Amino acid sequence: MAVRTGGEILVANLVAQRVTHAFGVPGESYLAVLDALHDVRDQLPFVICRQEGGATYTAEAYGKLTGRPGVVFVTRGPGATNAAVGIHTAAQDSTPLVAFVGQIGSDTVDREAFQEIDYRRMYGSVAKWVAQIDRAGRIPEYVAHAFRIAMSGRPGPVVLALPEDMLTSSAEVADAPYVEGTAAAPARDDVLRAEAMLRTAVRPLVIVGGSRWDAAARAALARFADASQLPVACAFRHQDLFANRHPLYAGDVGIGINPRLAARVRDADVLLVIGERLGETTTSGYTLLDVPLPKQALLHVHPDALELGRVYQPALAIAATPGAFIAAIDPHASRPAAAQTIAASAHADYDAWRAPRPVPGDVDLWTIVQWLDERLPADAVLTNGAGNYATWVHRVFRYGAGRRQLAPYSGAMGYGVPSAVAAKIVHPERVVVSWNGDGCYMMNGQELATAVQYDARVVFVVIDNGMYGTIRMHQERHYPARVYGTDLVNPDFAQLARAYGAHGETIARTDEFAPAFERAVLAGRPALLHVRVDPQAVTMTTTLAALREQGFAARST
Ligand SMILES: Cc1ncc(C[n+]2csc(CCOP(=O)(O)OP(=O)(O)O)c2C)c(N)n1
Ligand SMILES: [Mg+2]
Repeated sequence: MAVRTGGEILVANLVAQRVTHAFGVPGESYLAVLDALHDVRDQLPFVICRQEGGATYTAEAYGKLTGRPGVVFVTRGPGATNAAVGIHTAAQDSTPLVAFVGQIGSDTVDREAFQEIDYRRMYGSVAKWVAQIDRAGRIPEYVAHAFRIAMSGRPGPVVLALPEDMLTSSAEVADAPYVEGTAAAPARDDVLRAEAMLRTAVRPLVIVGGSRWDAAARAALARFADASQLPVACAFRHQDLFANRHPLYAGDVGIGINPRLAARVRDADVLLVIGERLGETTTSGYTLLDVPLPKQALLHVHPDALELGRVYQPALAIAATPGAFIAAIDPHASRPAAAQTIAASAHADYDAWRAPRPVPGDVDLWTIVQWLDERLPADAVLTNGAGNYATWVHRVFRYGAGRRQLAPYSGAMGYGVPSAVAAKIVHPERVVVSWNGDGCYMMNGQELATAVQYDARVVFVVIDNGMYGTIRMHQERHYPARVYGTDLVNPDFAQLARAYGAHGETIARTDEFAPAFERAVLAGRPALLHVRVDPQAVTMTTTLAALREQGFAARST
């Protein structure tokens, strides 16, 4: 066995976990790792980003896309603090992530040395596990454990700190084997009870969400739905788990939910929830189900036993991965008598919900997203961050059956740019559209340079209403006509994109979008479409002026 440095052992163990890309921003704290990465640059490229928040988001998106942990390297202190947004997002989104953070040498620890942070305390309440590798000979053990924790049960982020002197020290140790997330399968009796509950249901609904859905589980869900004829809704920002064009699709249970779907969830007699935690955004702020005992008979399937009964006490709690549960349940034995009628009316409600409404101004996002829905291929990836601008894609675009949605369940701004860069790097053959607000774009717009550097030909769209529109909306509702802290003076985004070496165009009218999009796809480099919208069109269905009036009316009552 060869003597290797900590840096070499670490990189060899990432190769052993079949990591295909690592993301990060370099730091002098982990030069030994960079040196080892140099040797495997063709097999495991290190994608350098421009800010650790962007880097950690790219790694998080890799985790969403592949089901395997995204790997990010950041330096100690300031690198670690910049990375926090991606680690929090991985936690809330249940995404496997392993973040390697530089650490000062062990000879100066606890003096508050230059850039010293105790990561166990800093990340203690956010990450799934935080540890520090103090001996090079134990790297294989820590890496294998980190990967397994990140993927098992409810997936999430693991932070591993790397003391500088540990990385340059040497050891003689074997690499750890490839690990997978631990499987969890349902008990036979529970499956039979689930089938009986569904079979006798009068107003059943399936809600799917969470992570740990691989291609086989998605395909199995489609077969289960077809044979059982149960209507299927997707949880907040998990709209790609079921084909939205499918006649059994009932819509998404998220922020700004279709009131008819909300009523369907509330009035369901049996609710089969697979993979989803039933978090605040999926339950309309904990109002769709009663806490702690829902009126609906709740059949809750989640890969992590600790999530079952956390808020809602289920009629039947099953700790299983989505794939294992769906493989075990017999769809024919689960089919309720009136299944087809229920599903047909649920899908009709969804179709009506996504039909266009009039908006003020020369740019109509309803029409633009409808056009994208028809135009984009069946395997397109659409990313976004947080803000009202995202509601158009959530409500009008149809995901699923290969069409992927990368969007933060955590509601974190700045996700749309880096996640799209990751998607294009992982899947260069797919069309990737990054959908951003002007506020959201500016949070990680620097990663446009990463897209240019790695020739990641994403089409970035920036919806520019000159404000943090979502907050302005709340402001007008609660403090009408007292606009403060929400206006933005923006750059010329198209010109900015050209300065980065990308293709850039500005769109001021609805009919300019389609030809500009086609030019962007054919530009032969990353492209940015700067879409100027009327600030009055602050939501899909109401205007700033109307919100202000409602705000005043609410005050006078
Ligand atoms: C990192 C982060 N910071 C702040 C917020 C609070 N926030 C939610 S939406 C929003 C405004 C988004 O602005 P923009 O991207 O321009 O979209 P718009 O609402 O105008 O459509 C803000 C500030 C957040 N969700 N995440
Ligand atoms: Mg905006």
